[in-house]
Amino acid sequence: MRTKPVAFLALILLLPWLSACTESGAMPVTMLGGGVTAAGCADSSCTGFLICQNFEGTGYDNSESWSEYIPVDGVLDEDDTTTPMRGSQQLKNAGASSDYPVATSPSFTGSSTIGFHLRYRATDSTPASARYMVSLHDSGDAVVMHLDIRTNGEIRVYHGTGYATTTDTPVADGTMVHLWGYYVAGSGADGVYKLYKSANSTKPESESIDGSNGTSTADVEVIKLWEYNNETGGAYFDQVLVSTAEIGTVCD
Ligand SMILES: [Ca+2]
Ligand SMILES: [Ca+2]
Repeated sequence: MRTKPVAFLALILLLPWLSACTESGAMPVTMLGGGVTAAGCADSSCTGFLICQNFEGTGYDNSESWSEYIPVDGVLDEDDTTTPMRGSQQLKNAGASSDYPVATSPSFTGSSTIGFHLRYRATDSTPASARYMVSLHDSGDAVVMHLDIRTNGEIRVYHGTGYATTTDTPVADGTMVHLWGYYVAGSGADGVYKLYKSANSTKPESESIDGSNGTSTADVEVIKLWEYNNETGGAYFDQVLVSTAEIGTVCD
């Protein structure tokens, strides 16, 4: 006798969630994520993601074993609380001198198509020379795709030796940007790569980069988060999501 009221109550409770998180527009996949509960979006699930890292709590979250490499004297702090971009903590990656710290995800099942999302902020987004931001690697640790931040704050995406550079609003100093990347392995010089940029969690309709001349042919098994030579601050990462499909609008 009590089944109907309970079901009705559940529907009422779910409606705001559906409203807040349902994707609009023509995005290929709605992926919500994940790992912490945030205002306006009650999703706390990482289900369906190869990597779902929000850096909450001590160390890395979601039971993921990331590794950290600091060649000389930089800083990698997965418990950083400097104006966190989502939740209470984020990853701080700060090189010093000519240092290039890198955080490496656990290996995941290789895929010839990979979508990823992350929040990114750099104290100095116009480095003296272009530097790695994010890279995707194959089973042999070879780079198959990577993002550079250029000296003018624009982003260049490499797919093997094929590449394209954004021409829209550059990344601004100390300002968070959401980045969505997409990789499809090619068979020669036909690999597909895309980049979307937004100041908020809503994935834009149009790509900042839409390339189809990539030369990488391998499956992706690892994502790495880099810092460029930045003695005055560092780069920050949060809400790192990796999927076998293109990722759409994410939770705030
Ligand atoms: Ca976080
Ligand atoms: Ca943490």
